[in-house]
Parts: sequence; C-alpha cells; structure tokens
Amino acid sequence: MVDKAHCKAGSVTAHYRRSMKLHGPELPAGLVEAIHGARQVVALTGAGISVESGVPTFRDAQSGLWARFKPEELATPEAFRRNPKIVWEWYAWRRQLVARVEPNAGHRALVEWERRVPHFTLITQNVDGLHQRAGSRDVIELHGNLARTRCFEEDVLVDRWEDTGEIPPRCPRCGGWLRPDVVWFNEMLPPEAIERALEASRACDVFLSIGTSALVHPAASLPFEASACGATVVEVNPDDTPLTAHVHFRLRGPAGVMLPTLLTALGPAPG
Ligand code: BV8
Repeated sequence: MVDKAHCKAGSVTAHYRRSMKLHGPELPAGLVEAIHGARQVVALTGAGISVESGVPTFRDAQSGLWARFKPEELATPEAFRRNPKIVWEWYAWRRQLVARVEPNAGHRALVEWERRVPHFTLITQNVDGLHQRAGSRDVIELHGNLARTRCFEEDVLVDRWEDTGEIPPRCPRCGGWLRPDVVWFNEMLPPEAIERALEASRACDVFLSIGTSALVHPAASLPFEASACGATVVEVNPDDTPLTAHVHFRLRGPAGVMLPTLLTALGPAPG
C-alpha cells in the first residue's frame, strides 16, 4: 500500500483519465490532453526499449554460450563467488554486444521529450548506456552500467587495472576480484538513485512505463507510487504485464513506434 503522505503537489491530470487500451498509433483525447498539459514527466524504461537496437531482453532466452543460464542465475553475488570467471565473461559478452549496436527511435524520442517539457526525469533499469548514447542527460541508472567496473572486496569504482590475462582481473589496490558496476539481485540499489526516482515519481503529472515486465523491485513499485499521487500512468509494451491492469492508458506496441507517436501529442516542436 502506497502512503500518500509522500506525494508532492503536482499532478493536475486526474480528470483526463478513463482507462483506455489501444492498439494502433491513434491516441485517445484523454491521453493527448494529459501529455500536452504535463509539466513534470517521468519515464521508466526496461530492456524492451533496447530490443529494436538488437539487445535481447532478460525474458528472451539467452543465446549461444549463455543459453543454459537464466540471467537471474548469473546476476547475483552468489553466482560471482561460485564462478567469477563465467560471470565476468557474461558481462564482457554483453558489453561487446552493446558496443556493436546503436540507440533506436524509442531512445531518441525520449531525448526529444526531455527537450520539450520543463521537468523530465528518465529512470532506467538498463545497464546498456544506450539512453546516454542517444543524448539523454542526467539518466537515473537504478541498476548500474556495464561500462563501469568495481572492486568486489572494497566496493569502490576502479577505472584502470593491469591486464595480466587473469579473468576476472584483479583490483590494483587490494588484489580482490573486479566486477561490473551493476546491481545484482539481493543487492541494494544506489540509495541516491532510488531516492531521486521515488521523489520524481511522486511529483510527476505523467508516468511512462516503457518496455519493462514490471516484475523486478523496487523499480516495479515506482508507477504505483506515481499513480497514488495522482499521476496519469501510461504503459508502452507489446505485451501485458502485472502493471497493465493498473494503468490509465496503454500503448500496445514497440517503443520505437509508440514513443515517436506519443511525442506528436506534444504538438509541433517550438522554433
Ligand atoms: C533489492 C542489473 C534489497 C544486472 C538487474 C519485492 C517483491 C518481490 C521480490 C523482491 C521484492 N523486493 C526485492 C525483491 C527481490 C528482487 C526482485 O525484484 N526479484 C524479482 C525477480 C521478483 N529485487 C532485488 O534483488 C533488488 N535488490 O531488493 O535489494 C535487498 C538487499 C539485500 C537483501 C534483501 C533485499 C535488485 C534488483 C536489480 C537486479 N539487477 N539488472 C544485469 O543487468 O545483469 S534486474 C534486470 O532484470 C534489469 O535491470 C531489469 O530490472 C530486470 C529485467 O526486467 P525488464 O527490464 O523489464 O526486462 P524483461 O526482459 O523482464 O521484460 C522486457 C519487457 O519488454 C517485456 O515486458 C516485453 O514485453 C517488453 N518488450 C519487448 N519488446 C519491446 C518491449 N517493450 C517495448 N518495445 C519493444 N520493442
């Protein structure tokens, strides 16, 4: 149950809403008005927004070497202690994959949105850095980023180390294993990131849940925080999720198509 005491004054959109489900890119009037009138917008993204760039989701079966592993089996501190080499190599494989792809129209639409509204907050569960490569500024990374590395023992960022060929490489200070700077299951999220995400979600007029299965917490609680504070919640996803029944509008389709369409609701770009 969300405690409304946290809600910040803001969301003026309540009267626009009736729960609308739509399949084609035509947008219901209520959604256009909510988008058009919004001054504080939050977008929460998941792996789905990177699919059209060629990055598989967590739900998608892993391919090749990794086919025999479920992501949540590899993305834990326990898995790293058990077999640091295989976990390091999985993240190295994901880093190479992400380096070969480009942001897509969905990422770019959010860059444009950030330019067009007074307060735009982009919160991502993705560790691929594609939002930043598209030009999004000040992205709140809830689960870290593949491009950074930490010392597993001292839990501090490490940006250079001697490549002795050992996998994983060792921390130049304490000799401990190095690990990717991502949040593994059963690990705490960066306190500053989750605090900023909660604050923005409780103050927004419109909350966009884009390309996420809404299963992983605490990220999955953010749209409920926003809704409880009066925001209009919009889901962009080709499939249903546990959130679908609770949103005001859902755009059933790929983010790379639906987000540029949604952007048209903002009207012509100024100047
Ligand atoms: C924690 C980084 C405190 C690593 C990740 C409350 C209830 C139940 C469980 C819990 C709870 N609170 C905590 C838990 C446990 C756990 C959790 O939530 N478990 C789940 C599985 C039930 N949470 C944690 O452990 C969190 N930490 O709570 O700490 C604590 C600490 C100590 C002890 C106790 C508690 C940490 C969670 C973060 C884990 N790290 N990533 C890495 O990337 O390797 S999570 C990772 O998985 C992603 O970051 C993301 O969050 C998640 C995958 O979800 P999505 O991004 O949504 O992707 P998915 O593949 O699932 O879905 C894709 C969607 O896209 C689909 O819906 C699909 O239809 C859609 N789609 C497809 N194509 C498109 C599209 N959409 C649009 N366009 C398209 N073209």
